[in-house]
Amino acid sequence: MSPHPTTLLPYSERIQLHTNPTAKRILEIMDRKKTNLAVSVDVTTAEEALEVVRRVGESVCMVKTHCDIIEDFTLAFSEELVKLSKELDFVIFEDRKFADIGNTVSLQYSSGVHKISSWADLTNAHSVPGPGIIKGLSTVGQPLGRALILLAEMSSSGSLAVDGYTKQTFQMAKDAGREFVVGFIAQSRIDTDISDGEDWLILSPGVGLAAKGDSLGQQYRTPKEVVGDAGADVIIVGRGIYGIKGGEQAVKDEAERYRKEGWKAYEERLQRQ
Ligand code: 5IU
Repeated sequence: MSPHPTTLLPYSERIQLHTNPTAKRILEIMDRKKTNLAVSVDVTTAEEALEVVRRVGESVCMVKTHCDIIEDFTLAFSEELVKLSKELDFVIFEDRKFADIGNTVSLQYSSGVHKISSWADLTNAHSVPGPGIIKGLSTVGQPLGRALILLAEMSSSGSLAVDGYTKQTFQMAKDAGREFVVGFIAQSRIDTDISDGEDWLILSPGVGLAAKGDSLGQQYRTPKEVVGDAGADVIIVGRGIYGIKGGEQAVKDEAERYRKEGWKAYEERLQRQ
């Protein structure tokens, strides 16, 4: 099979194919810092989370959070995260996986304890409720220049987000237009069409250089498999980096190792004409 045309374009040339400011910023950072690595910071205190971010910040284009697992979450924490995102040049992706009707998700996004829209550049949503979820989130996020990605596939075994569900999720994004929805969580580049200038960001979790999976259904592939073979843009790594034993320097070094692997896979992919 010939490679998908998007996978042959450098990140730098894809910036102009986007209108959403967050999507542009992601591609700019990737190109500037030579990184397609996102670190998923799934630790349970604010201090630990900020420590991981300080260690990996220089190596990443994106930091992914789950704000609801941080026991002592406050807006002071999110303010510090935003400060670090500016200093160390990365985008904040809150992996909230919204899944309710438009009215409810707009409140979950803007309000409550977390006020996600006030600090997260990017968030994500399930397509299962239908297009109202995009409308609800866009009323809050679009005026702020935020972006949304849809879950077209998941990395866990037995996921129901396959085949027709994946295709319909893609169609839902197309129908919504690319001002707010900028891409997908997926395991490979969905067969998208860039002949009319459409370019979607594909972010893939389930990436590990050591383990093949965990005992709860997670499945890992290498950066080469994900970026090189499957054509994804961003690799998302959690425990493989923040869970490494050996202290602060080991986490920093491991982030660099993944950054280099991800970047090598991208450079090799560009050669595959
Ligand atoms: N995550 C997945 N798979 C998915 C989606 C999100 O693993 O399909 I959508 C999240 C869960 C976790 C991170 O926050 O990505 C992966 O963490 P590990 O690299 O530690 O498995």
